Order: sequence, then C-alpha cells, then structure tokens
Amino acid sequence: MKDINSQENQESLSNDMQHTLDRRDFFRKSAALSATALAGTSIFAGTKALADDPAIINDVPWGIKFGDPVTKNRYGMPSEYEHNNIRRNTKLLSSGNWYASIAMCPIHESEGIITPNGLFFSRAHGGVAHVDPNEFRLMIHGLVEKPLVLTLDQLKRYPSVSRIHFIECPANGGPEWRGPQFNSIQFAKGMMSCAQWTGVYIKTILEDLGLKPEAQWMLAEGSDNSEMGRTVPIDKVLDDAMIVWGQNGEALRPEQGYPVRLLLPGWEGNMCVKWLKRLEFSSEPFYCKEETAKYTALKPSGKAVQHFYANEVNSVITSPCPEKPWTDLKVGDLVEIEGLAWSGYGTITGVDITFDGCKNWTPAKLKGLVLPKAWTRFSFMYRYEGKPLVIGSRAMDDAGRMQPTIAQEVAYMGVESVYHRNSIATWEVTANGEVNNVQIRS
Ligand SMILES: Nc1nc2c(c(=O)[nH]1)N[C@H]1C(S)=C(S)[C@@H](COP(=O)(O)O)O[C@H]1N2
Ligand SMILES: [Mo]
Repeated sequence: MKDINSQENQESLSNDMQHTLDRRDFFRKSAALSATALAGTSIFAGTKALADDPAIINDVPWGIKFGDPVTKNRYGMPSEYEHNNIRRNTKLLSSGNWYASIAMCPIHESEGIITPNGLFFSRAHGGVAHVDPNEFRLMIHGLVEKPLVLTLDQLKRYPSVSRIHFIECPANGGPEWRGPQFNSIQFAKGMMSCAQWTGVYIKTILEDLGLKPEAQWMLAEGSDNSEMGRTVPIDKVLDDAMIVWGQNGEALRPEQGYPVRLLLPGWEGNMCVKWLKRLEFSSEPFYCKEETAKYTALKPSGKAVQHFYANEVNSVITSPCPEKPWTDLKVGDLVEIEGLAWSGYGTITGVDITFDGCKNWTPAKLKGLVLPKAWTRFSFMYRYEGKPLVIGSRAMDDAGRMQPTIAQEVAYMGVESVYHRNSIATWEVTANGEVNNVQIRS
C-alpha cells in the first residue's frame, strides 16, 4: 500500500486529482480512478453517491421563478448564507473602547491569498476617519528640491503599479507569549490580511521632486484623530515603499485609510500610515512618544529592541483550526490540510508540517501564486486516521530564515514582549476531530 503522506505521492496524488477535475466527464473518470490507482485513498472513504437525494430531485424555490432583477444591487453583497464570514472584535484587544481597537480578519474563511475588502482586518487608534477626497491634500516637503502639495487627482497622475502584499500588525499573536489565550484562529492570528494594492512608488515621486542627499528619514503622518506619525528609514522608502489608493480593484475602504495610505511591503502594519496627509524628509528621525514607548520589545537581558521593522517569516494552518474542526471526517477519508505562510523579508520557499507536536516534519506543497511579502498558501493531502494529533507548520523564506520553536523564541526574547511573535503555531486534534489552540513549549 502506498504511503500517501509522502511528498512524492502528495504530488502525484494532487496531479491525478487536478487531471480528474479537468475532465468534463468527471463522474465516469473518477469512478474509473477509484477502481485503480487510488483504491482505498478516496476523498470520501466508504461514502456512496445518493441518486435519491431529495436535494437533487425536488424543485428548489430559486429554480421555479425569476430571481432578482439585475438592477437590484448597485453594489453587490455576499450571499446571505455567508453571514458568519465577518470580522470579529474582543474587548481583550482594545483599550477599553471601540475607537482605539481592532477588528480581526476571519483568515480561516479566506480562499486563495486575497482578502475581500469588507473583511480586511482594521486597526485604528482614533476611530475610522471618513476623509472627503475633495479636501484631501498630500504635502511632501523637508529635504526635497521641489516641495509639493498634491490633490488626489494630481497624485494619481504619477505612473501606478499594482502589487499583492500582506499587512500584519506586529502585535499579531502578541497576547500569546505566555500561553494560548484564544481557542480561535481569528483571534489568535487575525491581525493580518492580504490585498492587491495600486498606487505609486515613492521613489517615482522623488525622481520628480529631487531628494537631497542628506535625507535619511521620512516622517509619515495621517489626518485622522491619532495622526500615527511614523519615521521610515530612507533605504526602505527608495526600495519598495508605496502610496496606495487602490485595494483589490477599487478605492481603498475607509477602514484602510481612504483615500490614500502608506504601504511598506512586509514591514510592521503600524508604519503603514492611513489617511495619509504629510511626508517630511529629514536627516534625523522624528520620534513621537508612542513610537519610542510602545513599539519596542523588552528582552530578558533588560535591554529593549528598538527598531525591528520587517515582520518575520511565519505560518499557520487555517484548515483544520478551532473554527474548522475535523468532526465530520470518517477514518480513511482524504483531507486537505491548508494554511498561510508569509514573510516580511521576502518570498516563502517552503513549509513543513508536523503531526506529532514538532518532533517530525514533512514538506507541504506551496499552491497558487508565490510572491514576495505576500500570503502564500500551502497544502498537504492527509489520510484521516481518527487518532489524536498535534499539528503545526513551519515556514522558510528566501532570506534564509525559518520559524523558531517557542523554546527558541522565548530563550531569545523572553515573554515580556508583545510584538513580532513568529514561533511555530500548533493545534491539538482530538480523537473525535475537535481542534484546540495549544503550545509546544519544550
Ligand atoms: N493614520 C493611522 N494610520 C494607521 C493606524 C492608525 O490608527 N491611524 N493604525 C496602524 C496600525 S497599528 C496598523 S496594524 C495598520 C492596520 O491597517 P488596517 O486597518 O488597514 O488593517 O494601520 C496602521 N496605520
Ligand atoms: Mo498595529
């Protein structure tokens, strides 16, 4: 009997499946297939197709009369049956009110690598601002030859690019340094999302304005109640920093900083200043109080890490997870384990899966687009055995980094930090398929 969990057979198996799905005569071919090479390794072990299923025999209400006129929804909404696919909040992650708070992304419901705009996680320090685009101005000044104040239309006259990147709050997973806090992937890992962003590289604007050689830093400021002043080193500005106005094919949502935000691909979400109003170039960094006081990490030595900008290589299994258990599976079923990997340092090169709490590792497959500083989806076909497991994933990137174990991370950083937790995340799968958030700390 084949070891269907080996990498080789993973590949041939999913090729076979893809091949099958590509055929129009799906039913005939899959019957032939199950009789031969994949006997005993079907997706549904022992489940027969029901020719007398009432759901395929009876008339359905939406099939016997007209549906809605196409003029009904000027802006389309998800099916009413998808009402559970929503952002969620918890008082635990807010400073006592819903203005300086966060709405977590349902990453377990995510398909592919793009977060729909209405589900993008939303973090604000002074509420979500509603900026009138006619009143919008962007001032660019300081150490540039030709300071400018731009309207939105003028800004959009610069040549634009579209790039897929994640944004992650560096506090994602931060409440769990001392142990699991949420039996939920949405609350444990939902401070991130991924979108296709359209805008202009700041280096393109600077070619026009002329950056003075002394310029070392860029201050970015928002027009909202919190301003969120952030200073960015000039190397990042001249590398891939963007000013974006487009999000997945439409204008940014107010929650994401409409009409314009700063995007620093791969770097801490808090630096991606929303509702942008001002960029100032200088030779010295500006520090606002919050920046020096809060976005640092205290190490066991008593010293603090003041500057760490890029989000580390990270990953999480999104299916199964506490919200998507395996309680409906039958022993012998084939099931796809899926997850997301990402790195602020570059491109994901591989993801391994463990079934025994980080003792042994097997490579998963990367599927779909594999892009720098973007969510990358991984997949592993697994034959369900109905026995308890502790599953987890560890990702690697092309900067040569790999996710640490919790023990390695805690040895280096202690448990006093809030930010940049990227140690291996694990789920316990019980004998009846329930899934719980657990940590392997040894
Ligand atoms: N102007 C402004 N920009 C801001 C914030 C803010 O409160 N005001 N929050 C920051 C934080 S902490 C994060 S994690 C990201 C969140 O981006 P999102 O709300 O689009 O997910 O925006 C950042 N930019
Ligand atoms: Mo954040």
